[in-house]
Amino acid sequence: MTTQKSRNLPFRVLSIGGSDSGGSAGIQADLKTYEAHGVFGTTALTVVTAQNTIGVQQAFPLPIDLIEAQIESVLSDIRPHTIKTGLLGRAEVVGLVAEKIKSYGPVPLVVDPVLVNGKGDLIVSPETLDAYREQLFPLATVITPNLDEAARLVGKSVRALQRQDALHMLALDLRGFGPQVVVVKGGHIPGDQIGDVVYDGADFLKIQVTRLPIENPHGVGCTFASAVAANLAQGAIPRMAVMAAHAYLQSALKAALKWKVGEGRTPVNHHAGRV
Ligand code: PXL
Repeated sequence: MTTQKSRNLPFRVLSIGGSDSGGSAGIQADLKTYEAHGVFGTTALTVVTAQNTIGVQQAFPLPIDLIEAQIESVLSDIRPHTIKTGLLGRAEVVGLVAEKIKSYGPVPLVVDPVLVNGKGDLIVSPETLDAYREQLFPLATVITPNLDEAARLVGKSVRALQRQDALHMLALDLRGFGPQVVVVKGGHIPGDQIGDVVYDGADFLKIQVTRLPIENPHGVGCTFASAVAANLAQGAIPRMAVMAAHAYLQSALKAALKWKVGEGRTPVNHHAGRV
């Protein structure tokens, strides 16, 4: 018989972000990643999308008071060990999330700034960029922009940045906004090697891997950031959380080579990447 004493207390994470009905990215990718890491995932939805492997057919932003109510429901009862943000969209949502986190108290926070679409076009307003820089980044343990997002956040053009040291320069600038650790992801830079740069204010770390033969896999950014959150929830220090998340993503991508889901982009295989 299970007694009160022998029950365990799982590590718990809250993801604040959008729903991808196709199950590859967004909140769905986050929850699958949490399952693979053995942590208890909870969610606050910001946007509901009608989406599949081919594209986004519709998107509906949820009312701000419903977003707030979801966050309050989870924070007040489940008491997550770590919070992760994905697609927030509007500046007022970024501001709300920052306020809620501040009143919850110090908590490891992973911010994946979802700012551009697959083509590299900005999908948020300049006010949203300001809100990220001024309100959310100062609270963040780890931020995980890709090259396009990092460039938009520091106000540089990507074309001027396609150099070897571009990621390092961006990471340095982004750390000035206050996060403990910056990861700038280089997966969108063409080439058979992919390099991500990690900067913690003291050292730069470059994580380099050979690109796997999957064209434009879906859910990579969400999976990586939520794996970082799962590792932080379990007590990893930020640099280790990032390294382990990178390894998890690689195994989940390798496992995706073996499957086909839908007619479009290949989803990450979260289960097969189980840690
Ligand atoms: O990968 C960024 C992302 C985040 N959130 C939602 C998404 C996507 C990309 O498809 O659909 C809901």
